[in-house]
Amino acid sequence: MLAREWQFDGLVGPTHNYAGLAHGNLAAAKNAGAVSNPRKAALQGLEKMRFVRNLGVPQAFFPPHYRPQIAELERLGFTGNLASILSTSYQQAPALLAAVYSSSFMWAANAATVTPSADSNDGKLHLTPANLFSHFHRSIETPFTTHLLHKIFHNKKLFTVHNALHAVEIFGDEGAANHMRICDNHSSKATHILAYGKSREMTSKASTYTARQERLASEAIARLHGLNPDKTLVLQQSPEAIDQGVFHNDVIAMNTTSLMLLHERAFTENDQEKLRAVFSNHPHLNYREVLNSELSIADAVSTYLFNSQLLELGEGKMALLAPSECGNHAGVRMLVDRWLGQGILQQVHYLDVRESMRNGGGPACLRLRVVMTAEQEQSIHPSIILTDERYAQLDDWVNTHYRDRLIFSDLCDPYFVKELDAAYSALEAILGMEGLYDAYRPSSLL
Ligand code: SUG
Repeated sequence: MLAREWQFDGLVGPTHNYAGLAHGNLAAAKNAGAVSNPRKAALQGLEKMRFVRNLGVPQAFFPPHYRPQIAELERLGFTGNLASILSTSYQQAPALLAAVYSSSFMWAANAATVTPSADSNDGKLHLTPANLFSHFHRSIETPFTTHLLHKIFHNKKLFTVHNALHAVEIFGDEGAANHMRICDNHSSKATHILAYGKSREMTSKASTYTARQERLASEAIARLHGLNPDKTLVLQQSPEAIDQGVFHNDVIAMNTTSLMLLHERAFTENDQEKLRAVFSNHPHLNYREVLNSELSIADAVSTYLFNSQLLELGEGKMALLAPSECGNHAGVRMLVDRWLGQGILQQVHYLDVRESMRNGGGPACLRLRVVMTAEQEQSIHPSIILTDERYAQLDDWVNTHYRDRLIFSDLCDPYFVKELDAAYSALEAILGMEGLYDAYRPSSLL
């Protein structure tokens, strides 16, 4: 049997909110302070997972992280009982309170970088959790992500889960959102593209926004995962794109197996040329650049076309799961229709993930891709596989425990924390993962 690409989606948490925490992420900045609907966000995410599964693609999920992370506030000097920690941080440091409530772990493309066993020098599948150094609210995801990865990929003969890189600026790492694999099919060896935005040596750099991924981090991951240096390209994102809101490479380029669709200004001119060369040596690979005159970077960012989920359905058939914002944009529709007409894509589906989109997270941000052999599939923790039964349980759990309206002042209510704790307990029971959240619960609830 060929290896298959699994989609691991981050299940949206019950505290999904719009806090404007992400620098260089235009949608998140625009919606700062808006009313969020965590229930709708989670149901949209679940619906996407169900849809993907119905296309015949294996689907799993990462349980939401425990929020709020009261221990992180205590570490920053907020003391007393729960009510006083919440109210003092609400008054003195609202951005920190928002950070420890963030549901940003839902964007699983940033959870880790993954190398399938076909590409590593020891024949194991490698995962390195991202340190997400660029933002406090994201950096607090790393410990639980690491814990989850060990739990799910527990078989040490088949999987290696590395420690995250040191959390210092020169190793800033944002995970698979900056990683692409070019190959014939999921079982074959790939050429790896690792995109970075920052390095000490670079001559041109973003000036409006700070780039997030460091070149040294990408190089370290290539070494740790045992990638073949002859099949690894470390390419610089175009500073112009970063300054227009392309904070991760998956906002401007997408690929699966033999197909890559990207904007002509995704990388610096020099590096885009290196990428073209990879494809020109292999005529059976499909490479399509979108010209700036066809779609500006600004429109690519506002529609998130390149953050569509590109899925290979077998025998080279490609499906594109685009955010519904793309379906409403005439220029994007024209491009997509052209790709359909040229036989590059066989299916296109427009999906509503608006709650996530408003925080700058499209369909591809919501999932981590893990290519596994049959033996590896058999050995992962079964609780996180999306079956019909699991879907129904999660759907019911969300409908029972999630609010349909959340605003910033709700975050300082200790009764909300209690309500959330009940939701997390119920999920532990559903998944048969008792104690999953024990290390993260506040020491006192009321
Ligand atoms: O890191 N948004 C996330 C979106 C991540 C998208 N992921 C990928 N492109 N793969 C980020 O910018 C916003 C949270 C807030 O403002 O409330 C946020 O963190």
